[in-house]
Amino acid sequence: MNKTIGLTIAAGMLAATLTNSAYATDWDMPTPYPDATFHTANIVQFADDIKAATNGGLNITVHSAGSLIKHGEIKNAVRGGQVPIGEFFLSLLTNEDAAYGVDSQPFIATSYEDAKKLWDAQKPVITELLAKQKLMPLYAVAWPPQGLYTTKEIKTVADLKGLKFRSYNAALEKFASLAGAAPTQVEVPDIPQAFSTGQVEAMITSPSTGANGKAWDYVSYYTPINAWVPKNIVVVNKAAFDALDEATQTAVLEAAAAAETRGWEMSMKETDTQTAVLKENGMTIVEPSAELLQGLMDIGAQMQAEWQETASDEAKSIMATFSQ
Ligand code: PCA
Repeated sequence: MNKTIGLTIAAGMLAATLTNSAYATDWDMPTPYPDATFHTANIVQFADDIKAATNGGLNITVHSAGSLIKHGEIKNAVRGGQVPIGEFFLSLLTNEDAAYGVDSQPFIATSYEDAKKLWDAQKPVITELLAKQKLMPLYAVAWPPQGLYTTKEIKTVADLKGLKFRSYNAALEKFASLAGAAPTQVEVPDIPQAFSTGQVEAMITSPSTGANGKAWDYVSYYTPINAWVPKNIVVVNKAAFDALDEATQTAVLEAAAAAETRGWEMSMKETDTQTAVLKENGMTIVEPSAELLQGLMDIGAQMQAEWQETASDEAKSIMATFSQ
């Protein structure tokens, strides 16, 4: 290479490096689920996309599995500016407003198509609610439909009676209690230990979480009751977002839109591939009996009736839009 051109290129590269590092922003991003989780893989891709689009100007370090901040505290950590961005299970915020929890109400939206329709109805409402806390949603992705993991075959709701049941939110806790089971909250990274120590003996979750946690080591039956399709959401602190220059803000929003599309596609694929993994590892996949489904749907109807009495107008407006 011609020496002058070589030096010019080197100087140019140095200038570019200096420019980027002078303005480079580093963000820590806490997430609740382990690295093998498709949501986490999707977030890592989201971070890579932003890094590439901003030429290293915004670097997001993903701290998975609740390693930086515990799941239940991620939302408030982003709100308080302790971290600029984070992921959590959206329906955990039901205690603030039922609008956040519509996706975890049993038998309201049980297919991806309905889950997407519900998100379309929910998004504007929760965007407004989150704005009051100076938070901005970037994207949300559904988990595969939720199914039942047990040691013996479950033919009716009565078979669930007394089972020590792993739960992850208030709606599931209620559902399990109404089915006569004994729910306990356990975060995903702690599931294997909860089963091995006998703290729990059954759970409702996706084929993804079941397969990621090697459910076959603890239970033998998977019954895809597909009772609801809950979501994770990624939110950003509004002040942290506003502090980015315009090009970087655009890069974040574009990467978020791509992550939402990609995440739902990953989720749909996981439903089949991870159910197959459960089977390959010796689990018996049992289609739910009509009697079991009817019993669970009765519980869902009871929960929905109670929900109608206590839910906020915002929450009800989501259900109204969804049912149109
Ligand atoms: N996995 C997460 C949330 C829903 C799911 O499929 C869990 O089990 O906590």
